[in-house]
Amino acid sequence: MVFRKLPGVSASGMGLRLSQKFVFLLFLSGLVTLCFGALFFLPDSVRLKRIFLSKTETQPVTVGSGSENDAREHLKRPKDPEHPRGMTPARGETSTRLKSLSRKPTVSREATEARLAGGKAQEDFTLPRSRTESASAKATSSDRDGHSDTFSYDKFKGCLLKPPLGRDNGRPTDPQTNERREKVKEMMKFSWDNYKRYAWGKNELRPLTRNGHIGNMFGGLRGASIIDSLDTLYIMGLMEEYNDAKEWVQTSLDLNSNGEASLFEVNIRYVGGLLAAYYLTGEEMYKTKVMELGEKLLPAFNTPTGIPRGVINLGSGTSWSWGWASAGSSILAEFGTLHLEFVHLTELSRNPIYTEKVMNIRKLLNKIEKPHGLYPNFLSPVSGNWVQHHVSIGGLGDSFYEYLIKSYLMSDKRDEDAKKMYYSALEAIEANLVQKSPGGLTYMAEWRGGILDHKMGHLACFSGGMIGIGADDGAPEKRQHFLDLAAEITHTCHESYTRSATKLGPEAFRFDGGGEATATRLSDRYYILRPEVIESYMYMWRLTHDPKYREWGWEAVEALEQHCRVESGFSGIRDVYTLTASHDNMQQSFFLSETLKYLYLLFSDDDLLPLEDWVLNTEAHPLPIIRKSCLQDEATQDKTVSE
Ligand code: DMJ
Repeated sequence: MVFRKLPGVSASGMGLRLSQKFVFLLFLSGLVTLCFGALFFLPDSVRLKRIFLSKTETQPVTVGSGSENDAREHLKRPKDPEHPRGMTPARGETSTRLKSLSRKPTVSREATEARLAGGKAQEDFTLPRSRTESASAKATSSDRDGHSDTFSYDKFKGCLLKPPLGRDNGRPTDPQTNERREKVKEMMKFSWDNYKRYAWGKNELRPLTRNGHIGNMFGGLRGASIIDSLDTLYIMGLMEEYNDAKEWVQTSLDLNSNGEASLFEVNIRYVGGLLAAYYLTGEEMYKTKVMELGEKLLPAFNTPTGIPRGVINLGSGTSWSWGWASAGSSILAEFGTLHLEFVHLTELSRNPIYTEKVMNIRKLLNKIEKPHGLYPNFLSPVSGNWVQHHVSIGGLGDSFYEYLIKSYLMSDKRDEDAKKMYYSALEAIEANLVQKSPGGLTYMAEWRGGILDHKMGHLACFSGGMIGIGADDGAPEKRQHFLDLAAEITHTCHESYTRSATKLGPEAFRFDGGGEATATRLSDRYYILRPEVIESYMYMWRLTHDPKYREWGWEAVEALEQHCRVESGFSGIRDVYTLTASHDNMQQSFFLSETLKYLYLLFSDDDLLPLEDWVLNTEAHPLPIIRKSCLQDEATQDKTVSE
C-alpha cells in the first residue's frame, strides 16, 4: 500500500504538520498550567488541593499600610448567647493553614517545679527581631542573633530574675492580710467548684439556673472558664483544681471548631491563658495547643492592609467584620491587643510570622495621621483609614494603649517604637481627654470628633494601673506627674464604687447632669464582675504600698460577697444603686482570670509574679519579659566578648 503525501500534512506522527504540532503542544501545555493554577483557588478543604499542594502559608505578608480597629463595647456588656450580634462577612478571604511548627516536649513538670524553686539565670530566651522571612521560613539552628531553632524552657527559666511564685508563694507575713488572701482563695474555689459542678466544659457558669453558657464569642471553642482559670488556680496553690483543669485541656479542648470567633477574645483568653499556663508550668501540652490555635488565627490578617477583621471562622479561616462596626471597620482595642501574645507565639515557634503580623499593625498605626495625636476607635481594614472619630480610653480603645506600654516592658525595654507611641498617645489623651470635675475628681472623658462626652466607663478604670506602671519610663521629670495622675484616676474609680448603694461600680459613670462619678442612665447601672478598678488597686499597691489600696480591695471583696455571691457561684448585678439585688445569672470567665487574681495579688507579697519578670496580658494572664541578656546563646556571647 502506498502512502501518499497529502498536501499540508506531514508524514510523521498523527499526520500533522510541524507548525500544527507546535500549536497543539502549546495549547496542551497551556491547559495543564491552567488546571494546576486553578488548584490554588480551590478552598482548602478540597482534597485535590491537599494532594497536589503542600500546606504552606499562602497569605501575603503585608508590610507597609496602616489601619486600626475596635470592636468591643458590646463584648463588655453582659454577654448573652441568646442574642448573638450580627456580623458582616468579608468577601472571599480564606486562607491556607501554616504547617504545624510545634516541637516535642523536652521538660517534665517535676523538673520545672524543681527549677521554680531556684530561679537561676543564664541562657537565652530570645525575641526574634522583626525579620522579613517568608511565612514558612524557619530559623536555622543558629542564626545571626544566636537564636537556637527550638525554644528551650530551661533557658527561659534561667533568664527569670526571681522565682515566679516567690519565696513562700507570696504569703504575706501580716495575719490580717493573709486572712484576706485566704478569703479570696476561698472565693476562687467556690466559683470554680460551682462551674465544675454545673457547667463543666461549657464556657461560663450560669449560677442561678445552674447550667452552662456557651456564647458566641469563641467560635465553638469550649471551656473558656477552664482556660482562664489555669494560672489563677496554679498561683493560688489550688492544685487539685488545677490538675482537673489541666486534664480537661489535655483530653477535651478541641481546637477543630468551625464557628465564628472574636479574634480578640480568643487571643486574650485562650492564647493568653495557654501561654501563661505553659510559661508557669513548663507543660509541653499547653505549648502544642497554643501553637495549633495560633495558626488558626492567622487568616484573619489576610486583608488588603493586614489589619485583621474582628471575627474569624476557625475552621475555614474566613474573616468578617462585626456587623455593628461602621462600614466594615476593625476596632482599635481588638487589633491593637494582639501584640504580647503574638510575640510569644513567635518566641515559642521560632516562626517570625506572628511578630510580622503585629509589627505590620504597629507600622500602620504609627504612620497614619492621627487627629490631635489621638487614635480613633474604628479603622477600615481595606483602606487603612479611620472610619469615624470616636476616641475612648474605655471600651473600643482601652487595651490598645495598655499593650503599647506592656509591649515595651515585655521586650525588656527594647521596643522603642512602642514606648514612643505610648507616651505620645498619653500626651494626646492628657491634652484632650483628661478632665477635672467641679468636685475635684480627675477622669478620662470620651471624644467624639472634637466634642467631649463627660462619661467614663468601668473599662477605662484600668488606666490608673497602666499609667502607674508606665511612670518610670517616660521623661524622668514626669515620673511623679504620672504617678499622681494614676493615683487620681484610681481614686475617681474608687469613688464610683463608694457612691453606690452596693459599693460596686456601674458600667459607666458621668460627670454632667449634676452628678459626679455616678451613672445617670438606667442602662449604665449594671456590674458584671469586671476587674478594672481592682486591677488599678493592685498595680497602685505594688507601686506605692499605700495601705488604702488594700483597704479598697477589701471593700470590693465584701461587696462581692454581699451582692454577687449566690448559692451556686458569683453573678453580676443589674443595678449597683439598689440593695434589692437583681442578678444577671452570669459568672464571667474574667472573674476567675482577672478579678480574683488581682485581689489575690493585692493581698500577696510582691514576689508572687514579680513585675520584674512578668507582664499581665489584658485578661491578667502572666507572660514573661523577654530578656535582653538572654538574647544570644553562649557561643555568640563568647564571640561578642572576644570582639
Ligand atoms: C476582659 O475580658 C479584658 O480585661 C478586656 O481587656 C476588657 N475587659 C474584660 C473584662 O472587663
